Amino acid sequence: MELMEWCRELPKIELHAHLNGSVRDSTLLELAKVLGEKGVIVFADVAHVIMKNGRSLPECFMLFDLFHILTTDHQTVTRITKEVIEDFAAENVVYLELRTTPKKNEAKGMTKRSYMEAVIDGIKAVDSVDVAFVTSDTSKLMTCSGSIPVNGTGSPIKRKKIYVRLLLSIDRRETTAAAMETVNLAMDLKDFGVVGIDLSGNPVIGEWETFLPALKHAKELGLPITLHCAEVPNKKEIQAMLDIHPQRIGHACFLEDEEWRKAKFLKIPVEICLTSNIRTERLSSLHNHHFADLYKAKHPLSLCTDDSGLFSTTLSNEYYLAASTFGLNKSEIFVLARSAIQYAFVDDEVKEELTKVFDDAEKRLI
Ligand code: 6MZ
Repeated sequence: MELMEWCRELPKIELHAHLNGSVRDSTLLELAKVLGEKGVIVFADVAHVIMKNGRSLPECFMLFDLFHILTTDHQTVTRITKEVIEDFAAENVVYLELRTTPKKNEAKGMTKRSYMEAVIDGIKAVDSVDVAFVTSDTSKLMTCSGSIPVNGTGSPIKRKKIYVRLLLSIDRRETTAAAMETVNLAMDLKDFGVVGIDLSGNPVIGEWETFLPALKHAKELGLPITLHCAEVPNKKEIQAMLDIHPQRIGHACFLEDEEWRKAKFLKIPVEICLTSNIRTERLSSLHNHHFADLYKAKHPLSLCTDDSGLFSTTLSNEYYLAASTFGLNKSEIFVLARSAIQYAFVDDEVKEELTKVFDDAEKRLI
C-alpha cells in the first residue's frame, strides 16, 4: 500500500484541533455568501481571504476574527461541530480531543454555556459515523448512531467509530474573570465530555499573570491543562508555563536548551503541529523541526493538525509528512500513532478500548 494511503488507513489520535480552525473551506464560503447577501460583509473580499494559501501567524489571528463572525450563532456552531467530527472520522481518527473557546455574544443571545450546548448538540447530531460520547443522562459512554447502512447483499456495513472529548480554551485576550468562568464551565460540563483546559490565542497578546489564577484553579479542581507554549520566543513565560507542570504543551517551537532540559525531565508530552508551524513561518524548514530531536530522545509526542481547515491539512497528512521528512518506517509510525493514547485526557476504560482498536489494526497494517 502506498504510504499516503497507509497513513489514511492508520487509526489516529488527535489531541490538538481547534474547532473554528478545522471548518471546511466550502462551509466558510457558504456562510460568507449568506452574510454577504445580508450586507454584513463583502463576500468577494472574504472569499479571497478564505481561499488564500500560506498565512503568517498574525494573519491567522485576523482570520479567526473573521471566522468567528461567520460561525458564531448557535445553529452554525452545531453545524460546524458535526462536520468537523465527520471529517476527522473520515480520516480514521478514532479519538478526537476537540478544543474550542466558549464565546459570549450578546447580539446573538449567546453565553459561554449556550455556545457549549450548541457544540454538544453538534456532537449528538453526527449520523454518518458512530460517536462515543459522554452525557449526564447515563453518566457513561453513549454511542450516538444514525440508521445502519447495508451493502449490496443487505449485510450491515461496518461503520466508523470515533470517540470525542472536549477541551475548553481560554483565549489570551480574556480577563482573569472570563478565564475563571471558562474553567468553572468546564467543571460543570465534565459529564458532557469536557476533559480539560487549553490556553491559546495570539501569543503576543496577554500576560501570563492574567491566566495563572484560572489555570491554578483548574489544577485544584483536577482538570488537566494543555498550554500553547513558545509559539514565539518569550523566555519568562515559557519558564513560568513549565513551572506549573502542565499535562501537555502545544507547539513548543522556541524552547532554549535549558527549557528543553526541564520539559524533558518532567516528560511533558508535546503536541506537534508540523504543517501549522511551517505555514505560520515558525520554522524555515521541516528538517529543522524539533520533532527530530524529541523523537530521537524518545520524548512523549503526538502529531496533530492544529487547524486542519485553515492549513488545508489532515492528520493522515501529518503522519505522512513525519514519515517522509524524518525517514520513519511504517512500524515506527504505527508505534508513534498508538503512543498518543497515553497522553489523552480520557479515562483508562476508553484508553483500553483504543488500545484494542490499534491491536486490530496492527494485524492489517504491519
Ligand atoms: C494559538 C490558536 C491557534 O476556539 O474559536 N487558535 N491559538 N495558536 C494557534 N496556532 C496557529 N490556532 C487556533 O478556534 C479558533 C481559536 O483557536 C485559537 C485562537 O484563539 C482562535 O481564535 P475556536 O473554536
